[in-house]
Parts: sequence; structure tokens; C-alpha cells
Amino acid sequence: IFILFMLPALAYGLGSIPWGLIVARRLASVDIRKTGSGNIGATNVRRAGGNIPGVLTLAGDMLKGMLPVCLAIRLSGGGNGWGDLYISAIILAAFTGHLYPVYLKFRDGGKGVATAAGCFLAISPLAVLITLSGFILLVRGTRRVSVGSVGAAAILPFAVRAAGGSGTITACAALIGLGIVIRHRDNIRRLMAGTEPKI
Ligand code: NKO
Repeated sequence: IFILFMLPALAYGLGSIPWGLIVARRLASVDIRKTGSGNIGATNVRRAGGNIPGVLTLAGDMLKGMLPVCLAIRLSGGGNGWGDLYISAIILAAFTGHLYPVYLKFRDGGKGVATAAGCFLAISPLAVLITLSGFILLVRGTRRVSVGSVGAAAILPFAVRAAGGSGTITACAALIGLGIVIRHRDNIRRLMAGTEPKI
């Protein structure tokens, strides 16, 4: 019962851990917020420090979403109505932590792609697999990670539904997708201006 009430705060706290900032500082000796796009995500860390720091950031940001959602699934017993509402709240808490990290005074948060992928991997690996396929096709086709991310955000709720997700989890996926798209507004502006960097 105690952990049931503490998990939202724990998920927010975990989500707040800025892996990209930590990895880039340790392994590439740069302040990732002042390099490239200025984003703390895996894409920008790879841009600044190469593949290994990029993959470590991706793994860290995915795990901090996956861990609290796995706990939420266990605590709520999965599939029932209240359980899905609880799981959705935990997803939103982890995602909000990543976007507005308490340790960075709620500024300089990420765009939520890797953290969302981790959260939904815990609930529906199939939905993430479907979304990942779209992501890969879009990145290959355009050479821009941001296009893959925005596309994946749009696909996610449909993939969750198609994979058998409940209405509650689907609505949560739509909200997360909307958050990701909004966070990419600078990228979208650059894409329309033709100035978004290729990978
Ligand atoms: O620096 O503004 P930038 O060019 O870095 O970065 C734009 C980028 C920001 O996002 C990231 C996160 C890294 C994403 C790596 C892809 C990992 C695999 C994604 C699977 C997608 C399926 C999950 C659905 C979640 C929406 O966009």
C-alpha cells in the first residue's frame, strides 16, 4: 500500500534523471544543453559524443520509464479498469519528470521519445515494435531523427489500440504522443525551413 502511494513520486523522480546531461558530461566533457540542438536526448548526445554515449543515454532514458511502469503493472494486477488508470498515471509521471526535471529546476528537459518507448515497452512490446517500424522507415527515408520521432508519436496510440490496449491506455498514449509532438515544435519549424540537420 505504501509503495502504491509513493510510486507516482518515485516515477517522477526517476523520470527527472537527465541521463543525456550526465553521460555527455562524463564521456564527452560537454554541457549537452549548450551543444548542437541543446536537447538532452540520445540524438543530441550521439551528435556530440558518438555512438556509445548515445546508446547509453537511450538505454538510461528508456529504463527510467520502464522500471516504474513495470512496478505499476505488478502492483495493480494488470488488466482491470483502475489498474489501467493507475498505470497511465505512472506513465504520465515518468514522462513529466523527463520533460520537467526537478533536478534541473524544471528546465532543459527532453522531448520524451526514449522515455515513452520505455514506458510502453513495459505494457505492450508489440505496440512499440509496430511504432518502431514506422520510426525506422521515417528516419531512413528522411535522414532526420525528429521526423521519425514525430511520426512515432502519431502512430503510437493507434499501435497501442491495434495491439489490444484498453481505452484508458490508448488515451494515455495519445496524450503522450501529443506531448512529444509539441516538444518537437522547434524541430518542426526547422524542418519546414529546411534547416533541420541530417543524421
Ligand atoms: O537533438 O532535437 P534533436 O535533433 O533524442 O533530437 C530530436 C529527437 C529527440 O529525441 C531523442 C530521443 C532518442 C530517440 C531514439 C529512438 C529510440 C527508439 C524509438 C522507438 C519509437 C517507438 C516508441 C514510441 C514512442 C513515441 O527526436
